[in-house]
Amino acid sequence: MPFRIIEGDITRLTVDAIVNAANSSLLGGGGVDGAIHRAAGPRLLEECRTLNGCRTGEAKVTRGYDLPCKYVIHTVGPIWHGGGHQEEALLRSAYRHSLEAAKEKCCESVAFPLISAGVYGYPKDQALAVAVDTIRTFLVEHEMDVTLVIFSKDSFRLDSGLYAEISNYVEARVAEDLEINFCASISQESAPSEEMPAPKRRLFARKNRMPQANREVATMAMAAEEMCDRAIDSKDDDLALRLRNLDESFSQALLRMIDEKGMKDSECYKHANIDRKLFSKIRSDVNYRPSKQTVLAFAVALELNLAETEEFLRKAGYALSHSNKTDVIVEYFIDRGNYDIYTINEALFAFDQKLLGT
Ligand code: AR6
Repeated sequence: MPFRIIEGDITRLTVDAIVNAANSSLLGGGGVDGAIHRAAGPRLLEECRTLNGCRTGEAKVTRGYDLPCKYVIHTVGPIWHGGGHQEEALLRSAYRHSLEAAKEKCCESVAFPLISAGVYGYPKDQALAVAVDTIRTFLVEHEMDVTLVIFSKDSFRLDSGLYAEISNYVEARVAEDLEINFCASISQESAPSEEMPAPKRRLFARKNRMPQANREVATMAMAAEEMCDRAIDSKDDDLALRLRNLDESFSQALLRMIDEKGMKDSECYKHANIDRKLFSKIRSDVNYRPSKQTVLAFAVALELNLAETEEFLRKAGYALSHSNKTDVIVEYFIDRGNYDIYTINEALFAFDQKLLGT
């Protein structure tokens, strides 16, 4: 996944480089700086002594020593003085210089803490917005996996109005789904018969444990399986012919829509937060079976409306479900015509859901 947000300790990540939110002496300190020096061992400080410090907004590279990463990129973010002292420009510059340094060292993966958002006092929501925006701009031109590490979820702040609005939306949709499931349960289908072969009985049982929307897909899968059986049993040529002429696959539908929308491949996979290698795999394998997160990511990149998203998901054997928080959150954004995958992923992270993309 080109960009992801995770909760954790940056010193434990196995990536090519981690970024240190240092001070201009580069001789260590508290916060993430202290944690990195402790985990890297004393040789890190020895190398830092040879660097003659670092200006605010710039970056210098050392080896990772005892850390699981190859390099540490030391950058210095601005101290927050109220916002009128070039803080934003300096913070952007710290991210940009760090990313450029990673590129120079041919890193394929790099992880950042939320620079300046601790001891230096930069408001966390604004620090997050600057981080995401600078990384996004860089990824338009470059191929790299960039991880933003949030030390403690408690310090992660999605815009509070947006958080409340999404919470209400999720609650309303889940309540609707409960009602639908209740009505459906009154007219439960009959139990599987004894003559049913074991795999079909298992499918039947699994189907009945599924939420409503997924059951519809399972019902279709069972119907298709039955049709196959019948075609084989009765050697029904007409049916066999229909089965040979199945609908277009997910991969075919994706490539067709990219063409119809006049998009470049790279434009599409970048908007989907999908890396180039995965896209090439999908392109070359007509029967590629994507994860639901991947399908939703492409639906967002292609700016499909809800009906089109449902149709697209069906090509890969999935459905949107109101029992599933990820689905409802994605639906919330599609409903509002907001197709910014970074914003959607920030919201999914805030609600502890898997992010969209690879
Ligand atoms: N992994 C990931 N993030 C972390 C970790 C960790 N192990 N530890 C802290 N954070 P800060 P700054 C988060 O204060 O604001 C140092 O003394 C933390 O929760 O480390 O840029 C330097 O020497 C916060 O969100 O850096 C400088 O003097 C973010 O990392 C000064 O602090 C940054 O917090 C730099 O201040």
